[in-house]
Amino acid sequence: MMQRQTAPPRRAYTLAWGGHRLELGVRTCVMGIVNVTPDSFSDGGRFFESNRAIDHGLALVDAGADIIDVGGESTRPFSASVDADKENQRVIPVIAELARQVSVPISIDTTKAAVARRALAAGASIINDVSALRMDEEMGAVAAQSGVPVILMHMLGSPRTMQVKPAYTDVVAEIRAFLAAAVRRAVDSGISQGLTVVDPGIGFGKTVAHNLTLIDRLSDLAELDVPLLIGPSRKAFIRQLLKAPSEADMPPDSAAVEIGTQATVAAAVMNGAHIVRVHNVANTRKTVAIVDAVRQAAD
Ligand code: PMM
Repeated sequence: MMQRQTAPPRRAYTLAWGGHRLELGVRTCVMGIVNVTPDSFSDGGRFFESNRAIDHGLALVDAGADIIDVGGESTRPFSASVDADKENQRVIPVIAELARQVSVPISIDTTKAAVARRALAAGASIINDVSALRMDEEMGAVAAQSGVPVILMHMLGSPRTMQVKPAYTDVVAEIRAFLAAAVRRAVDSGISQGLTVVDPGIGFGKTVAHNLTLIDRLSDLAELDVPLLIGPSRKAFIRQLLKAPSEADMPPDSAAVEIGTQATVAAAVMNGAHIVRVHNVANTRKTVAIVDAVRQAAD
């Protein structure tokens, strides 16, 4: 008899803390992005003013976001960092107002403990740290004391250096080892393992081929035994794959790039992603409704 090839089952996790509870594994969780930065590559500063950022966050919740991710420092390749005061000025008013108006959890996308602390006080309830607790030694303690989930992402080097000839011997094995160490670091700082989420960091020190391999072999990260988040939305590898040879790049918010994003979301969910971080929540809800249904048929 022919062996039937189906997707490996996606392990179920419950993230429960404070007044929140996210059931992960059957239905894909969609995290909507609110960048409050003047230079983020994909929405080009359109939501720089607080009010526009707040309206955008509310629209993402209406579109079906399960989490809203608010960030005030661009992590685009070669970007310079901003200080904590400037980051706080950008994100705190937006988080405070969104927390007043929505019931979904709000995550703060920061590498700085001073920003995470203020954001949590303003109503955020997840820490999304693209440095996986490496850039600020107080971050682990802030997360442990507040008892909120922490997203630990892989990045090679820093945003300033990460796209300068990124190289790995075995990209999946190295990132799996990095993320295993990140979870241990979190647990050593007093964070419960049940509140950690890992992310391979699409575009953070990776070539097009590295990003594709990570999506293809995402299920290899399941052995870390924590939920998997992935953020391919509008990233350069999609634009590189879709642009005409004569084009230098494509507009990140173009329809073609959005189709590419949805394709990467579908592939990642098929391979076990629990949470997808995206700009277009409405489209992503439809994509994951179908892929989740396919996965249910396979399980
Ligand atoms: N990507 C960006 C910013 N924050 N956080 C996580 N956990 N994973 C990501 O892939 C990620 C992130 C950069 O993309 P953006 O400028 O479009 O937000």
